[in-house]
Amino acid sequence: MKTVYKKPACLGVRKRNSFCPGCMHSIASRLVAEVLEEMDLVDNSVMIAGIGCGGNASFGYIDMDVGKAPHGRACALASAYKRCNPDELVFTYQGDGDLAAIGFAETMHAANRGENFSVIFINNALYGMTGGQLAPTTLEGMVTTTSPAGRGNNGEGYPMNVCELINCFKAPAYIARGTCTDPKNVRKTKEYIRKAFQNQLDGKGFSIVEIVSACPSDWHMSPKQCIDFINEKMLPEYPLGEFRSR
Ligand SMILES: Cc1ncc(C[n+]2csc(CCOP(=O)(O)OP(=O)(O)O)c2C)c(N)n1
Ligand code: SF4
Repeated sequence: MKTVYKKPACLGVRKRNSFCPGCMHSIASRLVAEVLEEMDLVDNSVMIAGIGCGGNASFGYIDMDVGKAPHGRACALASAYKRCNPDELVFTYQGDGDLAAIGFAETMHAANRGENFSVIFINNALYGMTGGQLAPTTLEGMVTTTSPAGRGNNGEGYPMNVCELINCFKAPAYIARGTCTDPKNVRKTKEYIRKAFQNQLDGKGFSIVEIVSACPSDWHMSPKQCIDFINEKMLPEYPLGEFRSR
C-alpha cells in the first residue's frame, strides 16, 4: 500500500511530546516539523523557544537545533542569533503569556525593527503550564484562576490582539492568524507557516503566524468542547486570515 501521509522523520525522534490530550501545541509543532521537512530546512534552522508548555517544544520533540530564551526574551535572542547567522532559518515558538505578557516589549520592538526571523505564536487565551492564569489574550468574561469573576469585572482590561497591533507597524512582512480546529484550518495554518518561512528566506523581514489554540486542561473542557469554544468565542475576537503578505 502506498503511504500518502506520514509523521515527519524529524518529529519525536529524541523525545515524544508531553502535551495534554487535545492540546493544539501538538498540532502546531507537528505543522512546523512538516514545513521544515518539506522545505528541506531541518538541518539549517534554529527554534528559539520561550517558557511554558510552548517552551517545552524545545526539549527535542523536533530533532533540530534549539535555543532556549527564558522569561519572554525569545524575540531578543532570535534578533541577535539571526543577525549573526543570516543564512539560517530562525523562528521563535511562544505562548501568549510568554509573547504578549512577559515578552511584549521584545516582540513589538523586533516587529517594528523588521527583524528577519519568524514567530510562531500559540494563543490559547491563558497561561497553560502554570495552571491557567489570565493572559493578555484572555477573552472578556473568561474565568481564569486570576480572574475568578470573569475578565473585565475586576480591572483586568480587554483582550489584546497581537496580529492587529503588529499590523500597525510599517516594517513587518507577513502577519497571519490561523487555527487547528478542522482539517481545512490545519492546512491553511500550515500554508501560513510555509509563507512566513519563505518570506524570511527571501529576506523580507519579520513574519508572525498566530495560531488560535486549545488548552483543554486549563479550560476544563474536553477536546471537542474546546473546538466549539474556539469557533464560538475565540474566533469572533481573533478573526482568521492574512493581515499582510508582502
Ligand atoms: C518572568 C517569569 N515569570 C513567571 C514565570 C513562570 N511561568 C512559567 S510558564 C508560565 C506561563 C506560560 O504561559 P504561556 O506563554 O501562555 O504558555 P503555555 O503554557 O500556555 O504554552 C509562567 C508564567 C517565568 N518563567 N518567568
Ligand atoms: S496545560 Fe494546556 S497548553 Fe499545556 S500541554 Fe496541557 S493542554 Fe497544552
